[in-house]
Amino acid sequence: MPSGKNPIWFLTQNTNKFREASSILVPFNVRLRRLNRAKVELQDPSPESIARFALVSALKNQTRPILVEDSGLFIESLHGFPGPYSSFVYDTIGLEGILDVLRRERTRKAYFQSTVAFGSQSIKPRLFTGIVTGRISKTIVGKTGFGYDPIFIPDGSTKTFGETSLSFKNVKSHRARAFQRFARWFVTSSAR
Ligand code: ITT
Repeated sequence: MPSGKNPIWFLTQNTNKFREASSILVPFNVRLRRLNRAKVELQDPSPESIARFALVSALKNQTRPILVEDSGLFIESLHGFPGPYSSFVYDTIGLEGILDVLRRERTRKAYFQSTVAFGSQSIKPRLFTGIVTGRISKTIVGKTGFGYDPIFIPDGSTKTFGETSLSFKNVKSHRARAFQRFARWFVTSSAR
């Protein structure tokens, strides 16, 4: 049973995002349902603008409470690239391509960002952001997680997210931070 009166519909085509978010929300007793449709993607450098635009677009033909998430990997020496293009870059040049581009760079600092946007026709859009800082590894390591996990080493760790368990990632990750912020607000709000 989803918690509260209203189930929350997570509009995403990404199964891994849905799985991680659902597991992060378990301690809050908040259950997600999946709306497996493409979100409308604004061309903009900011995950906040992309998430808000996608939510507002989705709410034009949905009466139920909707949640969308925009996330990405931002690499300091590449001025934030791939950022809003993370999904496209992963599908095109991939992890090898990113490692190639970084070969001559001195700093490998990077961060993941997740921005969750939640609202309904009666609840104004609310945004919740989480960031995890770290660095890009020299090689692809590990098989867990998805996307850029095998090349991202979070600060305080020597292992990529691809080498650690989902329970480790779900404590430290950008997604954990954003969804925990959302849940802390949601469980005390009248939206519940
Ligand atoms: P939806 O729009 O349908 O939710 P998507 O995968 O296209 O799915 P985004 O537009 O937010 O979602 O793209 C984020 C991309 O950034 C994602 O496809 C991955 O390549 C990467 N990414 C985001 N979070 C990640 C994570 O936790 N670990 C590894 N890569 C991640």
